[in-house]
Amino acid sequence: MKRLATALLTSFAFASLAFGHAGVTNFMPTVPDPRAMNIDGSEDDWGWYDPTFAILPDQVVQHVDGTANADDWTGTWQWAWSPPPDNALFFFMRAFDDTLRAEDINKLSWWNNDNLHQGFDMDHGGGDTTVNDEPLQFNNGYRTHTNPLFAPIVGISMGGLGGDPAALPHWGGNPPWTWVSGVMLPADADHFSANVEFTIEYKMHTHDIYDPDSPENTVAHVNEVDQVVHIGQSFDDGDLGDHGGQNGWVQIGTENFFGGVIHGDGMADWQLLLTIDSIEGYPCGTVNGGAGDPRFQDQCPEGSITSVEHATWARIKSHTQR
Ligand SMILES: [Ca+2]
Ligand SMILES: [Ca+2]
Ligand SMILES: [Ca+2]
Ligand SMILES: [Ca+2]
Repeated sequence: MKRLATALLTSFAFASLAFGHAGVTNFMPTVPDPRAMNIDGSEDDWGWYDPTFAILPDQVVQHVDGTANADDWTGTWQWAWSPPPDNALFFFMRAFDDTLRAEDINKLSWWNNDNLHQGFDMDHGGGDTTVNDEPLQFNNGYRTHTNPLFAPIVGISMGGLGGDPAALPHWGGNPPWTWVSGVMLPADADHFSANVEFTIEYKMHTHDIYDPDSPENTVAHVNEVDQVVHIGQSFDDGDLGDHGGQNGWVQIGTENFFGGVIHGDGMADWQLLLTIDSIEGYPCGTVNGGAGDPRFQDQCPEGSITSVEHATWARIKSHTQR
């Protein structure tokens, strides 16, 4: 297992120069072949990824004062994309945290747990996304919460108004729309375990307008070469005080903690770069990651994966059916 420590960098000069600037721009490369990717929490399948695309530990700071503290939290984020008909975002992170806060598997409680907090305004239209009180904000975008201990079991939380997870387990955060996995070290880590290292890996089919009730009235997002999308992210590190006050770890230059995650205009720009020769005949399917975007199945070329084993989804179903 590659340890995070090998990736730790020590230069913080860039932080003082760049912190406070709005409008961070990042780039994501094209997944060369989604069929070679395995949503299993290991980065063994990311060997092709050029680390200059990644957000590395020396670019991650605390949202309040822009300082880094690798003894408290540090990590790397990396993103890639696939064109239609696979039409997905691929995400991998590896992180270190001095205290794991994972009190309750119920998605409604994840705001008070360690969670990866991400906002998506895929059509780059801007505006408020879900704060918790206005369904129409879904016309602008949506946010997700990913708990490193629980999400591999019950999927990703689709945010405040993402629906009652008991009645409808956040369809957008579960297969066949999102496939998530992770590795936790030590393997028996639990609520308040010290000095944990973990990974989160997912594949997600995204939306321009997300309807929490069903895919029916949801507007698909269609990835295109050179397109610019809005994605905001923070790791909400719930270590502080009796109630786990939220300490957000963000990319240097993120406008501010909440603006950068739940308001489209404060999210980072991400441009989808063509880093393979051609997207013609691009295949569908990923190991443990589904058979491509369900909305484009009729366009999947021959030889693509059409069915996969997915133990994770079996676990989700057994959990939600209790
Ligand atoms: Ca993997
Ligand atoms: Ca911490
Ligand atoms: Ca939008
Ligand atoms: Ca923590």
